[in-house]
Amino acid sequence: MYRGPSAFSEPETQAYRDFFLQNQNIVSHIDFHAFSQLILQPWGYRVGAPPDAELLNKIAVEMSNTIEDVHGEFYNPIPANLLYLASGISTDWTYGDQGAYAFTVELRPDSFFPGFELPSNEIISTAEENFEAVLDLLNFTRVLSSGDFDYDGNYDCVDVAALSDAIVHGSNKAEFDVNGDGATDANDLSAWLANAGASTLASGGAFLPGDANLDGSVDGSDFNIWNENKFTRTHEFCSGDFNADGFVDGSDFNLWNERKFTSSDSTGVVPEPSGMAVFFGAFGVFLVRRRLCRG
Ligand SMILES: [Ca+2]
Ligand SMILES: [Ca+2]
Ligand SMILES: [Ca+2]
Ligand SMILES: [Ca+2]
Repeated sequence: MYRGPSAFSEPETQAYRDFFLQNQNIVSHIDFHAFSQLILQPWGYRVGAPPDAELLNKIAVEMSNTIEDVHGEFYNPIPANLLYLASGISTDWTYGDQGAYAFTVELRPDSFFPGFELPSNEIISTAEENFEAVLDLLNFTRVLSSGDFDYDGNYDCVDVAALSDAIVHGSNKAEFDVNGDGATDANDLSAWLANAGASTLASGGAFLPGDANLDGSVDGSDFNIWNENKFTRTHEFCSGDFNADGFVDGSDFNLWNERKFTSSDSTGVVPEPSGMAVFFGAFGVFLVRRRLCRG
């Protein structure tokens, strides 16, 4: 795709941009290129690591390992700026502006011989190994959209702190719209408490507002956490900001007080998130829209 003399000067890049602007639930993105056998992560236009470098690298390494398992080909997972600096590449915009976890996959071969003229007997196997990597990224997208924002397999204080930070300070990342209604607000905290409780607690119930230590019970230990942090400015649920407004105050105490000495039960049953993939042109886009059903 021709980048043009200035940002979004061309109809192709405008269409690409508009698709993202019209679909604000995009969590991850692949731009497929030939060639070099690389999985490139932001940034490409500047030196230095982006805020999500660790997570970007984690899923890139996972995709690389998956590809290698299929036909034994190694795709090196590296930041794009280690290859060379390049401006106008799509993934810097989809990550930096739109908040999608974005990768450029450089397909086979790994050298200038044969370079762009991949032998026809390698086309199918190239597609096969990359399809498995796409499934990895789709699963990653599903996990993030279910509330495990650091993709470590746990739903804990780290995840809810990331969500509350997004609610208080705003975020361009679609995964923080946990209930899939197009906004990131306190309703997503409720949705996270339901999802995380269902995934974590033996009862399968929702975590309750006031349960500062996320152990399934609202009790004196949670009050102590609120009390130690009361009248301070923090957005952390596990420090006592139970309504994600950036302060630990009386309204949070009231949430604790309403539920004190109760335990999570199975009233907040939530289904598995559903995912779908959309491909067009030379790149793929993954969408996950969360539906939350409360019974
Ligand atoms: Ca986590
Ligand atoms: Ca929402
Ligand atoms: Ca507790
Ligand atoms: Ca609060």
